[in-house]
Amino acid sequence: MLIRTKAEIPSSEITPRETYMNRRAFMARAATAGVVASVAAVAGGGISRLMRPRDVEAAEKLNVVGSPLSLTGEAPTSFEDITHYNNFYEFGVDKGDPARYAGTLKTRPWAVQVEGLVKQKKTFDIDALMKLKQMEERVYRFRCVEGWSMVIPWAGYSLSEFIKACDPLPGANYVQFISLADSKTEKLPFDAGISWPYSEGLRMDEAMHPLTLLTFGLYGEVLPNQDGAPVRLIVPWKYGFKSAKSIVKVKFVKSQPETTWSVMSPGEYGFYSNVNPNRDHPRWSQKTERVIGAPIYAQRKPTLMFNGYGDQVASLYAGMDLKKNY
Ligand SMILES: Nc1nc2c(c(=O)[nH]1)N[C@H]1C(S)=C(S)[C@@H](COP(=O)(O)O)O[C@H]1N2
Ligand SMILES: [Mo]
Repeated sequence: MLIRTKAEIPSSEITPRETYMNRRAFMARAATAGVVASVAAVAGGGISRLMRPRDVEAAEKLNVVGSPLSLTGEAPTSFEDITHYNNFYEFGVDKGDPARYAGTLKTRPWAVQVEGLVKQKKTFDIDALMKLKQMEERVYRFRCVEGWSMVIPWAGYSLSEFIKACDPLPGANYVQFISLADSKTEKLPFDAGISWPYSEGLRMDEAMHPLTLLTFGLYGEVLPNQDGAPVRLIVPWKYGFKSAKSIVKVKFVKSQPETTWSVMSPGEYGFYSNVNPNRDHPRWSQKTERVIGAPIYAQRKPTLMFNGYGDQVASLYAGMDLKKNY
């Protein structure tokens, strides 16, 4: 995310040739595979549930219902791009690495441990966790701190539902999320510069916000490994790195926890990391974004405060200086 960036242009801004070629090949196939039709059906209103293209091997389908929290009127990024342009440093730092290497991730058996300031420590088996609440399809904007964005139809339920089931104690002011770090099934590359496991955190009110999604799938199916299977977080008004993948532990704590990026490079990445076009990254502007899947010559799109979710989340930060608390 940062170390590989040279000069002013983040390396992430340059679509690897391979990705671009894949996309072109995909578009050609899509034209005959009915993908466009499924997207059009959504744009026309009706049932919100999206379907991935048919020319990709099917994964387990999820039972999802539509959600009023979904975006309308913005076309979702293709399944191909969502699953081949990834950041998942456990499997390598190139955007194509997760798709190439995350096949070794073992998602069963899988458990999420809950500890810290809770009435009682608990372990949730992933299959039970997936049934805890009715999953919804939530089409959200997704903005990476590197300056690119997607629109993704996630599947899951509000993290608040899970937190209620965890019975946190009144002193729990923050929640920490810890990803799997298993050298037998993950590369955990040294050149990522990360001290594993990957960890992230939210203030309790952020974690309890209805938009914050405990996520198990996309395009109506279980998450592909490269997108953080079997369970990840999605916090749509924050930069993508807040959304920890392949979570194995949730810890309720009193004080603001250390998080991977804010420890590695505190001047660049803060704890809050709300999408904010008015606070540039020290090495690049955050005013605009490159929409993944748009033609290569397309203009960058203006980035919106809180990634466009300000009406819903700005009140969480009333009175805070968001340039200081980046
Ligand atoms: N465990 C873990 N979680 C992670 C990352 C990672 O490297 N490891 N990368 C983050 C970053 S920088 C982004 S932009 C998103 C990418 O999610 P996606 O590949 O599904 O789009 O995952 C976030 N969660
Ligand atoms: Mo990111």
